[in-house]
Order: sequence, then C-alpha cells, then structure tokens
Amino acid sequence: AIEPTRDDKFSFGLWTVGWEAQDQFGSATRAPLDVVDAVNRLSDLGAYGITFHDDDLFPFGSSAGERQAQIERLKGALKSTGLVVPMVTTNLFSHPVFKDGGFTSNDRGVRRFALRKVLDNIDLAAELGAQTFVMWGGREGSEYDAAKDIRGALERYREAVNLLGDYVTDKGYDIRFAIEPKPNEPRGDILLPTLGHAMAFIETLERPELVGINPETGHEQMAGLNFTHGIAQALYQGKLFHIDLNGQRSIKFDQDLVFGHGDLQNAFSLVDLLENGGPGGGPSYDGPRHFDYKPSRTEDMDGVWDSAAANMQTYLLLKERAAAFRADPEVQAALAASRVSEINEPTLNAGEGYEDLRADRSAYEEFDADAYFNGKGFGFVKLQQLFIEHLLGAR
Ligand code: 3MF
Ligand code: MG
Ligand code: MG
Ligand code: MG
Repeated sequence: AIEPTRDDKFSFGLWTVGWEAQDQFGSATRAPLDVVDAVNRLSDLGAYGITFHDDDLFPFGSSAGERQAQIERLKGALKSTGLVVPMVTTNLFSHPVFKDGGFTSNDRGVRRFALRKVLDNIDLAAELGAQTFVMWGGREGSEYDAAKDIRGALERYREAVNLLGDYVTDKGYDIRFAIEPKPNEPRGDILLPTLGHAMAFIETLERPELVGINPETGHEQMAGLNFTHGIAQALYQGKLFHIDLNGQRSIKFDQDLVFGHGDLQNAFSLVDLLENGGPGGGPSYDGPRHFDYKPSRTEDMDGVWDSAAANMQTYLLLKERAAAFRADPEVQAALAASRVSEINEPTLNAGEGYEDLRADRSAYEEFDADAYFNGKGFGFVKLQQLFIEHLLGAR
C-alpha cells in the first residue's frame, strides 16, 4: 500500500463519507456521521481537505446560533488536525422549495431565496479560506419541454452567476466559481448537461475569468462521454478549477462508486493526464483531488472508511503505474511509432498562409492519397496493449 500524504491533496465531501445510504427505494442503512468525526478520520487516512454543502454542516432552517455552533466545531477540528476546506458548495436541491430549481425555478421568489442562501454561504467559504465555490444545479432543469423556457432559464442562470461574480469582486474575496455539469438525475434533463455546455455558457458571463468547471467522472460517463477527453479540453481552455473523482459503469443512474471501480482504463488515462500531462511532462492540474463518491449502501462504518481509503489508494496506484508507463523504453518506442507527439507540430510551416499552402504542389496535386500509407498502420493497438499491461502491473 502507498500512504497518502497531505501533498497528494486528497479531499472529500462531507456528504460522501457522511451519506446515510437512503436511496429511491430504501431508507438509511447507516447512522449520521458527525463533522468532527469525519474530519478526524479523514485526517488519519491522509486526506488534506474536506468540503461541504451548507446543509451538510448545519441543517436547513438552523438558527444563527445553531449555525455558528457547527461552524465553530468544524473550525476546532480543522485546527486540531491541520485539514483545510478548499471548496464549499450550496445545497439548492434537497428542500422541497427547490423542486423546480434554485437559480432557474419558474418561481421568482424561489430564485431570490436561492441567491440569498448562496450569498451567505460564500461569506462562510471566504471565512474558511476556500478558494473554489462549486455550483451543481441538480434541480435546474425539467421533465417536460413545455414546462421550461430554456432560453429564459439560461438567462436567469446567467443573471445569478453574474451577481455572485459582483459579490466576490466587491468583497475582495479570493474565490472562483466552478459549475458542475450533470446530464440528468434528479431532473429528467438538467441545464448545462456536460462540461462542453458549461464551458460555452461561461463565455456568455460578465466575468468569465472568475468561472470554471468542476467535472465529475460519473456525470460525463452518464452521457456516454470520455472523461479524460473532457478534462483535457477543460485544461486546454484553462477551465479546470476543481474535479469530482469517482467511478461509474456505463450509462445508467449516478453510481458514485469509488474512483477506479468504474471504467478503470479511463481512470488510468485520467491520472496519467493529471499527473504527467503537463507541458514538461509534469502535473497539468495542481488543485484538490476531490472524491465525490458514495460508500455503497451495503457497507457499515468500517466499510465507509475502507472505501474512503480505497479512493486514495487507487489514485496513487494509478499514479505509480502511469509513471512506469511513461518511463518504459518500449512504451516510448511505441509512442514514437504511433507518432503521438507529431500532433504538436503545426500543420502549416512558419509564416505560411493559405496562398502558400495552395502553391505547395506536394501537399495536394502530388500527394498520392491512395499510395500514401502504402498499407502501413499507426500501431495504436500495440501501444494500448502496453498501456493495459502497465495498468495490470504486468510490467
Ligand atoms: C450530485 C453531485 C453533487 C455535487 C455537489 C457539489 C451532491 O450528483 O455530484 O453532490 O458534487 O453538490 O459539489
Ligand atoms: Mg454526482
Ligand atoms: Mg455522481
Ligand atoms: Mg459531484
């Protein structure tokens, strides 16, 4: 086993290890978990951070005194363990008042209430030193096309995020926002369903630089998408502000399995991208490695802590395998044979424009497409087998 350290930047949502395992068809199988216990146990396991929704820490409707008492208990636990709060988020989905959404409910009073709830929680995030504020709009959506004016709803979403941007700017808070996309569940269809939709929406905002994304492994995979590809595009566009790591096995309900317990090959390529995909071969993301998973309903509290440890262990094992993959001379030869790095050569010569390209007869008139490869392949399968053998620890 590899021991996680604070430098690995592993963080967990309080709602993950604290999940009592109630689902659509059954009631809770575990007792509530106190925040102080959660912080202490996560610290013992080697995590560096804890995150939460307002309602995870103090129940919806708590008085100011009850709220403050819970904040003080959290602060005490953070102080005694050294854990940090890198991210805070707001629950705009559990209370029945949010049944048609928060920022985009058809009801204007609900929209104003939602914004006020978020403003209070941004103050708390700033007080705790969180630098990322995640927004998962789980109830922002619909079941019925006739019941929601999607352009109107996007305009209200935009109005809300613009106001929050004004707020952190005027207050001088060192906080950026991260929108978390999800295609469906609990709504039939959720607004900003994939990371691509979210990144396009962000460009319409007044302060796009303040807003990025918090993609979740399972959410993209619920839409049948390649999570590693999505993360690569988010990095390319400078929008990977935070990440929710977990496991999902194909297009079905949001499973929230342990990281790597879903599509393991995709988890491997993801860790390789995050850890070795930077320009000089180093890390391409230096934010928290945040786990948003659910300890399965079958598990008791020992199973909860085993599953929390499993997320970190799997990540570190994949990181070790990815380093071995990159260092293997046979892999390097296979990468060269597959010409993987040739994609980084500009297609045009320096200073070349379309007229020059048109004048280059070798590029077209003399380019013999039929004879070009002369039957020769790219060798991608051989490369993939080396990837699998490293993943299996066979090399
Ligand atoms: C739901 C989620 C959410 C978000 C959270 C913000 C309850 O599928 O993934 O977890 O991650 O609201 O971080
Ligand atoms: Mg989720
Ligand atoms: Mg999920
Ligand atoms: Mg999530």
